[in-house]
Amino acid sequence: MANKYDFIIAELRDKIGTIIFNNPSKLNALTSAMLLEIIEALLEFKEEKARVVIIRSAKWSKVWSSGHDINELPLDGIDPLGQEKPLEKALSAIQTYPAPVIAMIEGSVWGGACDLTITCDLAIGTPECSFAITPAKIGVPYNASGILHFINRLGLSHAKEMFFTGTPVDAETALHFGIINHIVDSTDVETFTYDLASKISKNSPLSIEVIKEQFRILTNAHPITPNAFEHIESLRRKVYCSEDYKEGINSFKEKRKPDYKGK
Ligand code: LCV
Repeated sequence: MANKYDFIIAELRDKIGTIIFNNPSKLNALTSAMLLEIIEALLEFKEEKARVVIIRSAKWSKVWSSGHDINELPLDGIDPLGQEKPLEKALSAIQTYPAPVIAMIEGSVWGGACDLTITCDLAIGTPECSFAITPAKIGVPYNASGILHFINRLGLSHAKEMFFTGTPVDAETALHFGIINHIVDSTDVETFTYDLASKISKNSPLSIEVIKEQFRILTNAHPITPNAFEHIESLRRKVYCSEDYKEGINSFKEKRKPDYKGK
């Protein structure tokens, strides 16, 4: 499979697809362009009937992904995390891919990339990996589907701690919180991950596809009333239309600490 992408490398071998982030100058920030390539690569793997997909960064990465490209966060009153955004579409593409998607983590993982990791079905991290979910740091009103990913994977108290502090958790804590399934040394993490993928790839693809879809449906089965949804959206709109939201993004761009005023 010839690689035709600019910001990722896509490989397929023995029914195992691999997506390697390849935008080191931006610390693999999840730009719209890179996210759309991830979506396209998953479609390709689906056509090739890849039975497992591994999402990873280059070997020995210090930063797996610095998260959503902050320069792409809108400042004009548009929802930064609307369902039509490439990040949400990529997360949905991972959730609906008809086979397990495994995140192989080397380095630090930030914001939307942390959501991407826990949206994958399994995650394997090295002892040096770390994870931070950062909306509170930047002043972004995270969205309900993203918060549900964290509640489902980490449980309420761990999810609240990560969202409210916005600070990175280390590999041991990430294992304890359920973000990663295993901690494996950098020298062995590729062998471990591909062995795991190979085991899965030899099982029944039809059975795994329907089991994964049941996990997705059952974990998303949190019916909320239209009023509740509209209440959430009106609260979120107040935040992404606030001065504090602009302050969070501008302070990052100006490389200074934000001074939030609560309005
Ligand atoms: C654009 C960047 C980024 C970046 N975007 O290198 O989850 S939510 O709601 O918060 C969601 C909206 C989200 O995902 O927001 C993004 C969350 N990400 C972060 O908070 C991570 C922000 N980045 C950092 O804290 C540092 O860059 C880390 C710790 C990742 C790496 O630090 P290091 O000192 O090694 P620099 O900070 O010098 O970054 C190198 C270049 O990459 C840019 C950064 O602005 C700098 O650009 P210049 O060389 O032009 O100065 N960069 C880093 N992250 N998410 N651009």
